[in-house]
Amino acid sequence: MTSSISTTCPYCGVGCGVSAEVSGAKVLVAGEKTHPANFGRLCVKGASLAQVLTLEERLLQPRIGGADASWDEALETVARVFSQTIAEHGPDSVALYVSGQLLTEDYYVANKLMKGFVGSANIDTNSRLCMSSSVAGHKRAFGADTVPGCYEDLEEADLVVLVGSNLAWCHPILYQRLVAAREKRGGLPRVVNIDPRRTATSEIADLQLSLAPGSDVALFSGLLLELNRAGKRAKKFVAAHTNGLDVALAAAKPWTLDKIAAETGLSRADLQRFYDLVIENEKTVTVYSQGVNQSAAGTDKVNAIINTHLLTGRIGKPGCGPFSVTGQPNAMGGREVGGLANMLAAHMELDNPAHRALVQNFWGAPRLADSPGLKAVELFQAIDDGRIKAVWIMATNPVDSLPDADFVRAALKKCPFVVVSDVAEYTDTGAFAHVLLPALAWGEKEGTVTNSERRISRQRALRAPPGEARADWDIICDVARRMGFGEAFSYDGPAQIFREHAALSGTNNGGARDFDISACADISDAAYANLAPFQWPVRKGEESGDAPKRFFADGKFFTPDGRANFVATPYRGLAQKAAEGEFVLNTGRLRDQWHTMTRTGRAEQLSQHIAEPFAELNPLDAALLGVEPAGLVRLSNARGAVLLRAQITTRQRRGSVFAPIHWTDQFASAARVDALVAPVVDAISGQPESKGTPVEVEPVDAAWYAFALTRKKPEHLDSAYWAIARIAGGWRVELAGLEAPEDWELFARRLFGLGAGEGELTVLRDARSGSYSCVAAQDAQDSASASGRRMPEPAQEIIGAIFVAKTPVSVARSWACEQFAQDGVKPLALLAGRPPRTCRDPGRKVCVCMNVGANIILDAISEKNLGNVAAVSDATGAGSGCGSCKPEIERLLGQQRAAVALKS
Ligand SMILES: Nc1nc2c(c(=O)[nH]1)N[C@H]1C(S)=C(S)[C@@H](COP(=O)(O)OP(=O)(O)OC[C@H]3O[C@@H](n4cnc5c(=O)[nH]c(N)nc54)[C@H](O)[C@@H]3O)O[C@H]1N2
Ligand SMILES: Nc1nc2c(c(=O)[nH]1)N[C@H]1C(S)=C(S)[C@@H](COP(=O)(O)OP(=O)(O)OC[C@H]3O[C@@H](n4cnc5c(=O)[nH]c(N)nc54)[C@H](O)[C@@H]3O)O[C@H]1N2
Ligand code: SF4
Ligand SMILES: [Mo]
Repeated sequence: MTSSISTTCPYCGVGCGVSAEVSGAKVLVAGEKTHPANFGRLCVKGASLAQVLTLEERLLQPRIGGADASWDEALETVARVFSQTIAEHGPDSVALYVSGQLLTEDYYVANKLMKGFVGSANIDTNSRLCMSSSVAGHKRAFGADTVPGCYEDLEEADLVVLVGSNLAWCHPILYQRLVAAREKRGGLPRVVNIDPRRTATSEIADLQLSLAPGSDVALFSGLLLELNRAGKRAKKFVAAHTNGLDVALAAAKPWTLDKIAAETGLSRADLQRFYDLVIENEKTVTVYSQGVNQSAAGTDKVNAIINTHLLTGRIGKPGCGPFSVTGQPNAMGGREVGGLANMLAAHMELDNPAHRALVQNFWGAPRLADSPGLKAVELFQAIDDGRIKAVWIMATNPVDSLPDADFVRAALKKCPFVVVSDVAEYTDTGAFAHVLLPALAWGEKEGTVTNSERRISRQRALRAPPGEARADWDIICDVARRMGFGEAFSYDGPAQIFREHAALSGTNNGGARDFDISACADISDAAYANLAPFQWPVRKGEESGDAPKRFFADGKFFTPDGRANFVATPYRGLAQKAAEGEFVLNTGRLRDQWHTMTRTGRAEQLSQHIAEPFAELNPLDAALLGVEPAGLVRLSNARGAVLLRAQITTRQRRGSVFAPIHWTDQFASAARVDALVAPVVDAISGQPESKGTPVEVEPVDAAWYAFALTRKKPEHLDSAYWAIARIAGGWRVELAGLEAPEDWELFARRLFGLGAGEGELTVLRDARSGSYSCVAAQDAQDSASASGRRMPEPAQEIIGAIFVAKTPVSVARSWACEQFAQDGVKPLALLAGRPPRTCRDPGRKVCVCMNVGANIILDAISEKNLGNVAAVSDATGAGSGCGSCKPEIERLLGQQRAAVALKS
C-alpha cells in the first residue's frame, strides 16, 4: 500500500514542502505542489532526501561511556548529574547548547526546562553563529525580531540586492523563484550581488560588487547618503514613524565616494551604478545572509541595510524591504520559542520584568532566569574554565562549527559531563559524550518548523522509529520529569506542546508583540496532524488566509513609542586585520552538502558534485606562493592548521582564501576550517566573525598523490592528506603523503581492507615516473557469500583500485567511479584510469539529477553551438532535473564563450 505524506525539507530556511510516497520501506520524495514556499520544486538536497533515510551509521541506541545502555540508565544518569551539579554549584553551572535544526516543539521544551525550571538562561543555540546579528539588528530597528516581508517580494521587486548571500547554492528554491520571475518579467528584478568572491549566484547578477571583506558598512553608509541626496527620503514616513535619522546620517557623513572606493576596493563607476540602481528602483528588496551576519560588525551591517529601507520607506509594501534569509530549517522557530540565551519565549524579553512575570506565571515555573545566559562562544569558554560542569548538546556539532574549534574540542574533553543527542553514530562532537542519546531524524519525527518568511509547516513521520531512537521533545521531557519537574513536562505529544506555545504567544498580547499564533491555542490533535502551512501572525479568532503577510505597512513598530529606529553605524571593518603576506580566510557553503555532512555525506548522489575539501585562491596569489593547480595547501595560524586541495580561480579576489565548512574528521585528515577561525564576536549579538580570519597559506610539497576506490569504508588511512566520499558501491578516496610508503601493495591492501594473499591484484608500475596503479579483485562468490548473493559461476568483483603518482593524479574520476559501480568491469580496463579513446570522460558531475558531467556539457556547447541554458538542457539533459546546477551551466557557457573569443 502506498501512502502520500506531506512534510517539510529539513535543510535550509526556504522551508520547501515535500511530498513523500511511502510504500513499505520505500520512500520517494517530490516537491509538494501546493506548498507556498516551493510550489512543487525541490533542490538537489531536497530531492535526495530518500537516500538520507539510510540506517547505515545511524545512532540507534543510548550509550554511556561508549557502551550501549538502556534509556532508563541513560536518562537517569543525565537527570542525576544535572540535578547534583545544580544542587552543588547552582543553576548556572549547567548548560544546554541546542540548534536551529530542532523542531519548534523540541526547542520549546528545552527552553522551558532551562529558563523556567533549572532557572538559568545558559541555553544557547547554533543560531548564535547564524542569525543572531539579524535578531539584534531587527530589535534595534523595529523593537522586535521581525522579518517584515515574504518570498513574493523577491518576485515583485524591480531590484534585488543580495548581500553576503550565495542564494543559488544556499537557498536554491528561492533563487529559482527569482530566476523564474526574471524570465517572466523580461529581466526584472535586476540583481546586484555583493560578495567578495564571485559565486554561482554571480551568474545572474546584473552587477557584481566584489567588495573587500568586511567593508559592507562603508558601502551602505554611502548608499544612505546618496539616497538622501537624491531626494529619496520618504518624508512623511520618516517624520511620522521613525527616530534618529540625523544621527545615522551624521555617522555616515564621512563616507565620500572616494573613501568608499578606497575602503571597499570597488571602482567609483561601479559604486555609482549601484547607488543609481537603488535610487531609481522604488521596489527594492535587500536580501542578506552570512556575509552580513557572521561579522564582528554584523549587527551594524544589518542596521546599515535597514537604515536605507527606513529612509526610503521601502518596507512593509509588496516588492520592498530588508530580508534576512534564514539558514536552518527552524532558525525562525528557535527565535519564536526564545532559544537564544538573551531571549525569553514567544518573542518576549528576558530583561523585561513584565514579560518575565508573564512567562513564569504561564509556565507555573518555580523560578525564572532573570539575566541573560552565556552566548555560544562564551559558553564554551565557561566549559573550558570550569564554570560550566555539565552540558547537553542537541542537534549541533560544535567541535566542527564553532570558531576556535580545537579549543572547543579541548574544552569538551575536560568537561566533567557531556551529553549529546544526535542522529549520527559518529560525529566529532559525539566522540566526547559521556552519554550519547539517539534522536529521531527527519522522516521519523513530528512537529513544526518556521521558514524565512514566517511560515509554519509540519514535518511528519514517514516511518516508525528505528531502533531505540526517540523524539527530542520526548527525551527532554523525560529528563525534566526525572529532575522533578513532572507536571510541567507531561505532554502526550507534540500537538500539546504546540498548543501551549501558541497560547503563550497570545497571552497579554493584543498586538503588542509581533509573534502571535494564538489562533492555534486550541488546535485539536487531528487539526494539528493536518495543519497546512501558514504564515504568522494569526491572532486568536483570525483565519490564516492565503494572502502574503507583511509587517509595518501601517508604520507601526514594536518599540516603546511605536517608531522605527535609524541606527548610527560607525565603521569598523574586519576585527582582525591581515598582516603583510597573510590572507583573509573566508568560509561558507557548497551546493550539495549540508554543514558537517552527517546526513548529506551519506547520500552518494550528493558527493558527486564536489568530493574533496579545497581552498580557492586567486591565480596571482597562487603563482606568488608557488601553489600548483590541484596541489595541496596548508592554511594555518596560531590556533590551528588545515590541509586542503588548491583550487585556483579568478573568482577569488587577491589576498583572500575561501574554504568550505563541511569537511570534518569523519571525512578528511585535516579540514575542520573552524580550527582556524578566531573566536572574535560582534559586541552586540555575540555572533562570531566566521568569514574574516587572518591565516598563512603555504604550498605543501607532497611526495606522492593518489586516488582510490574501495568497497569497504577505509579504516586505515595512513597518509598526511586524505578525504573520503561515498559513491555508488563504495567510497572514493583522495590521498597524498610527504613520504612514500615502502610497499605500495601493502598500502593498497590496508586501504581496501584486504588481507595478505587475499584477492588478486593487477598492477601497473612505472619506475621512471614513479607511478603505481593497482586494481584488486576477488571472486564474486567470496564477497557475495556474506550478502547471500549466489552467482552461477565464479565472476570477479573489483574491490579496490588505487592510482599513485608523484604529481596530482589525473585519473578520470567520474568515469572511474561509474566503472566501479558496475558489475563485470575488467580490472585492466579500470587500471587505465581513463576511458578508451572511443568514449568520453564525462568530467566532474555538474548535474547530479541527470548525471551529466562538465565535459559532456562543454562538448555539447561547442559542437552544437549552444547559446543558453535551455539549449544545453535540451541537448544533454543537464539542468532539467531540480535545476540547482543551472548557474554552473551558465558558467560553462561563459567559459566556452571566452575560449572561442580567445581563439578568434
Ligand atoms: N547547500 C547548502 N545550503 C545551505 C546550508 C548548507 O550547509 N549547504 N546551510 C544553511 C545555513 S544554516 C545557512 S546560515 C545559510 C547560509 O547561506 P549563505 O549566507 O548564502 O552562505 P555562505 O556560503 O555561508 O556565505 C555567503 C557568502 O558570504 C560571502 N562573504 C564573506 N565575507 C563577506 C563580507 O564581508 N561581505 C559580504 N557582503 N559577503 C561576504 C561569502 O563569500 C559567501 O559567498 O545556508 C543555508 N543553506
Ligand atoms: N567557519 C564557519 N563556521 C560556521 C559557519 C560558517 O559559515 N563558517 N556557519 C555557522 C552556521 S550559520 C551554522 S547554522 C552552523 C551549523 O553547524 P552545526 O549545527 O554544528 O552543523 P550540523 O552538521 O547541521 O549539525 C547538526 C547535528 O545534529 C544532528 N541532527 C540532525 N537531525 C537531528 C535531530 O532531529 N535531532 C538531533 N538531536 N540531532 C540531529 C546531525 O547529525 C549533526 O550532528 O555552523 C556555523 N559555523
Ligand atoms: S531549497 Fe532548501 S528547503 Fe528547499 S529543497 Fe532545497 S534545501 Fe530543502
Ligand atoms: Mo546557519
